[in-house]
Amino acid sequence: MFVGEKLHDHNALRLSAHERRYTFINSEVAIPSDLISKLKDFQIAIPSWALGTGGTRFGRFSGGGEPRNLEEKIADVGLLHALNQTSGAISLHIPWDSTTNPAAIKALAAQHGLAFDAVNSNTFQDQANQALSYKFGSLQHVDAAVRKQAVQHNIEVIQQGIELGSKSLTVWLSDGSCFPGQLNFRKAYERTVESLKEIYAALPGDWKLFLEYKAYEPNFYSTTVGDWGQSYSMVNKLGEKAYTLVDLGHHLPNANIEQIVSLLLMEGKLGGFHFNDSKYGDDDLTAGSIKPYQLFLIFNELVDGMDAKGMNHAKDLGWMIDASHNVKDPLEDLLQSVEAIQMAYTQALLVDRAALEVARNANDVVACQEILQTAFRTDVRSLVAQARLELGGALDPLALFRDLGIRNQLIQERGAKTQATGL
Ligand code: LRH
Ligand code: MN
Repeated sequence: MFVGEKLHDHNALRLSAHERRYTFINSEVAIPSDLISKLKDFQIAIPSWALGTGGTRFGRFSGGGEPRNLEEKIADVGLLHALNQTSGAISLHIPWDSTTNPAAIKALAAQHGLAFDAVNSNTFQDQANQALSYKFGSLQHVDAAVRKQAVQHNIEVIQQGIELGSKSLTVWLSDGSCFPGQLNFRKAYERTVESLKEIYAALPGDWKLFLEYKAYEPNFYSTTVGDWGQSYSMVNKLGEKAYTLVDLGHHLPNANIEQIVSLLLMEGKLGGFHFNDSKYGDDDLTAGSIKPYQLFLIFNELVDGMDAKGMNHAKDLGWMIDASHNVKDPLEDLLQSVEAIQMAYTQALLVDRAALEVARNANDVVACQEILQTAFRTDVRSLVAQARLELGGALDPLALFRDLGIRNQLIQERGAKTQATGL
């Protein structure tokens, strides 16, 4: 689906209004000279498993035109990237996205200007041709043969990732227990670490392993990698290529995620993110749709912590979305998430950190809040739009997606009842 000339017309219609807003904010706010270039470098990876309609055990309501295979998933992410020029990578999930022709898939992605971010293993489902079940876990399992099967799967995922040009493996384990007494927590922890060490040993020198934690679901009494502390303690036992991955929806209510992020970053063990939002559990809602201030506070700690370590904002952490769409068009939802993440990052770049340090050292609590909220309350949409414009993207990607009637075109092309592999 080519958006070229339509995108040009779309921007031409909106340019004068955009320039008026962009000029205004530059007259009102001290915009750091490198802000726009930082935004242009900041690419967010799209999860291959979130291009179709998600569902729950109570139901799934497909919107039609969903990708039927990996090639169409790459085309959909390519479309998002053509619209916003800030979705330049796709994160695959194996075996949902297994391919027998990685070279062709890699070439197709390159045509769409896409790279491959982290590849995800899956030992939380039993595949049709699988010998041993993961019903009672995978890397923690009491049966060494099940652990061996799970380790082997992760090594195969690394192999597929190498052929696609990915540089990291994300391991999320649903392992845990549903009832008191079911699991020996210590032995489950030790078996998981021993299994992870075998996977870690298979990592190429320039790869990273991201260990994603989650408080609960599908296990509802304990999760073996259940919080940042458990993940952090394990990745420290693995080695320098192992990091903790923070999925925003994987915390117990009221957890202070920005504090967790600041400490993991300080310790050099923050690997990356699965951005989404939630009100209750792992709701996988649009990033910034429920708690936009929390998303800003997380980026505030990220900018501060990364600058303290001289890190490259765009390259040194994994920026990925992990969402599931029950009632929104998957592509519109992802466009909104990318926009919300870019806005939170931009607001964090506007925080007057020198003034904040002075206020903190003076215990001027009121001034600290005012400094943060001045940045959060700044309408940065024209700055994010300017970065997109300079990259050749649309001033308003969502409006262009709708004006082009892309969903209807996809339904014409693929059918109204197609179902994408994934959640
Ligand atoms: C688990 C999770 C994990 C993925 C899965 C699709 O809740 O966040 O990142 O493997 O969703
Ligand atoms: Mn996740």
